[in-house]
Amino acid sequence: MTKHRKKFVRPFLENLEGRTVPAGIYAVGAPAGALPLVNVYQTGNPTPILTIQAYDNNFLGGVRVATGDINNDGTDDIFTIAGPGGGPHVKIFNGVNGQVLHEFMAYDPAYRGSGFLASGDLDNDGHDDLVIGTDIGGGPHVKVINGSDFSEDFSYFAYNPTFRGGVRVSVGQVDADPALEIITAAGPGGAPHVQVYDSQSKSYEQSYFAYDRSFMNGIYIATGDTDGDGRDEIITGAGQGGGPHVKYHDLIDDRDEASYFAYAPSLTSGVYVASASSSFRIGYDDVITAPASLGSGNIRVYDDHGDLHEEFFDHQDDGDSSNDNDGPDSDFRINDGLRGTNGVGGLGGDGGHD
Ligand SMILES: [Ca+2]
Ligand SMILES: [Ca+2]
Ligand SMILES: [Ca+2]
Ligand SMILES: [Ca+2]
Repeated sequence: MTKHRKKFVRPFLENLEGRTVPAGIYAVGAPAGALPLVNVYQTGNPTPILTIQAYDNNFLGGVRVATGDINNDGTDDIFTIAGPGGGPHVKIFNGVNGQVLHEFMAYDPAYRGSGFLASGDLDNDGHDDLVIGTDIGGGPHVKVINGSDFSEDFSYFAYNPTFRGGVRVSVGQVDADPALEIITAAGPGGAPHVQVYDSQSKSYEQSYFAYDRSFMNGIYIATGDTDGDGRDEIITGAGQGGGPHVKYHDLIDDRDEASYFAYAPSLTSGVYVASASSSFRIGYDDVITAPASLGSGNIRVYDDHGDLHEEFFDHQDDGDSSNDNDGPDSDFRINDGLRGTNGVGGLGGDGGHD
């Protein structure tokens, strides 16, 4: 549906010295070992517009993120889930002021494996809804939380219920029918099999292999309209063990529109992907990447051709002493969030639609 594409992040427009192009927002979560902070950025601006402390000071498991306008006020809000070790603690922060709007346990509190988040208005009521997937150790259980009342709308197993590699999630408009799709990819141990699930019919529509079928290390996933034709591409990044290979896939044409290495080919930590409205072209989403590794908060922003447009280091304090400003943390992480509006979470963006 096109409706979700028409919501721009108005509040930020006014802050931007007369620019008329709506910048998208995305969030970057702390890596394991760092204070549990989330930095929120706009495309085209390497200075965070908001920083949130998502969990207690003593939780150093990292933060996974996504963004979406859950309270329907025109500004993307920030979704977080505690990193591995923290329990499935989901929090929703108001994107205007960072205040907590809601929090809950997404799965059995005894589950410590964290998860992945995405957002989009699946029932078309104006409130972006939250989609949650598990990380390593959890079954591939996808849950949809209604943005208007925080109730669970539905859930399903994206892969064999006995699979324990987790499921990465995204939300987008990737085909010709008006309903939004939930797009999933398996974590480590699963093939690079992308599944497209229709949020209205509650059934699988299509699937494809994003990389060679023998690549079993998991892939990261996002959704965004990189070529500005009104339909989202499925954006993937290879997991640990592969090169930092990013692809944009058009589902209807069944072809890759871009395929490139987001970092040096020797980087094998995996690459998180997210998307957010471009800061320089109306109607296009850019792709945000971050190494899924300790040691680098090297954020990069790419266009539809895979050309680099922006690069900076996300500062995440390393927790060695509070706010010591000692530079980019040694271990930063982005959510691979998924978007609803785009999220980079560890990198979560508003892939479109804020
Ligand atoms: Ca909001
Ligand atoms: Ca909704
Ligand atoms: Ca659709
Ligand atoms: Ca497109």
